[in-house]
Amino acid sequence: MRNTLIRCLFCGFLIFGIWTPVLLIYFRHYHESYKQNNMKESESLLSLEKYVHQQILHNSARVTKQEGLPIYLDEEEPKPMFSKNFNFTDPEFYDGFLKYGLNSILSKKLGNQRVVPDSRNAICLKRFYPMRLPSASVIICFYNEEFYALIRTVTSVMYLTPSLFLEEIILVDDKSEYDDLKEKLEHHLDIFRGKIKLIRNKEREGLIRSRMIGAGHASGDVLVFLDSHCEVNRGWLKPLLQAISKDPKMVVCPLIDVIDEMTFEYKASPLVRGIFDWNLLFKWGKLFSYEMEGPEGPSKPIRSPAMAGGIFAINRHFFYEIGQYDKGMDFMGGENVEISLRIWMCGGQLYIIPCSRVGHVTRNHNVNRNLTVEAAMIRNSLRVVHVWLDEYKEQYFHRRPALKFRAYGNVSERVKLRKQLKCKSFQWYLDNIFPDLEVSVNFWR
Ligand code: UD2
Ligand code: MN
Repeated sequence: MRNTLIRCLFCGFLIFGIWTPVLLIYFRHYHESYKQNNMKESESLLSLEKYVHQQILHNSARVTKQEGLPIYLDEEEPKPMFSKNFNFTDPEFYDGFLKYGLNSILSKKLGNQRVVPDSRNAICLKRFYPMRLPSASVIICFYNEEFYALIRTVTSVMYLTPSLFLEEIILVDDKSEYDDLKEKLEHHLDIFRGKIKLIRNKEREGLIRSRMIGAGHASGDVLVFLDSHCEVNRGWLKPLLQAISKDPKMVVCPLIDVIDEMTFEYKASPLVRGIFDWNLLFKWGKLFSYEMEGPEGPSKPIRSPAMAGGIFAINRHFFYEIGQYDKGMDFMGGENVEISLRIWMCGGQLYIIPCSRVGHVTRNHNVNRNLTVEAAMIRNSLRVVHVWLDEYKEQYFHRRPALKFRAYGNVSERVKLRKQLKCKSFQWYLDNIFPDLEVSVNFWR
């Protein structure tokens, strides 16, 4: 009996002694992995913002303490950027995208300012610019812009432009409808008081007339136009001002870097020039290898047959001398090809300066482009065709026969301007500036 009791106690001890630690180890392990999984899940909720910020910092290698922004030095190679894990079913994301053509949740998270990678070629960093340069009025027109994209445009200009050269920033509100672009915008701009003028159009004028309204309020030597969703890069302005100070009839564009509308990744653009096709649609074109020859290499200004339209600098007096814009053009579109042709044909020059970099958000084009705007774009192009293309207008109508008899308003003032300025022919432009615009031969019958 006694032996049986001892045996039972011994077995009980064995069972407890062995299984209790085993069970304890199991539960502890389970608890740890549960904790870790939970953390991973909550991290992934934040990950888009965090990831973007990390990547922005990673890609900020080569940032030097130049013009006011914090420094992030990082010797690592830029990493493959930004996940594409968007929650397309999130109503906030969806609404923002329809409203602004960009990822407004992310734009809001990025906030008022951020550091973007310095995309200039190393040769540009060795360049010196004179202390005396013309002053600039930066003109930004906006219509229903996403609030933080607009604010970052302004803050990047404020922080990355030496104040000596920045006469003012002129914001032209083209009668936007969104509430946050009213008092809230004024409140946010208050810290830059003294440097900023905000003009509110009484009626929607469109981008083209809004730019002229902005120019009318400017007092700087040079006008610099920007879209309302840009981020200027380090040292962006001086190369533009220097080029204009050497030749007041020189119109210059920075190299436009790409800010992805979904990820807000800042991507450096390759060297390109601006061209267009016979539909008068603007495109980027490759450079000829000889254009990069010489000691300046990839920092050399690029002669450009056309400009994209949104981002350029021009001497203020020259802007008026060559006739601003065609005020008969509505909304937007066509004005970029028109001003490009006018610059070249009427005594100016147009160059892209690769040491000046400005990022631009490639917004989804369906935003703000309703049928009225689309119709205006066609009409604007027709005005360009009838004023500037001479006998080559047939090349355009050959491709768009339906537009041959479409109304385009009165262009007599622009035709008069062309005569007054003694502008050269379109044939001259083709021979000297854009010889690679191929003319299809079969319609010269
Ligand atoms: C490009 C140009 C743009 C303009 C356009 C042709 C760049 C980077 N952008 O198209 O500046 O030349 O080609 O016209 O080269 N806006 C107004 N009122 C309007 C419509 C637009 O103020 O009625 C503003 C808008 O808020 C923005 C700017 O004009 O700041 C340009 O509009 P966009 O960004 O839709 O044009 P984008 O970049 O597709
Ligand atoms: Mn734009």
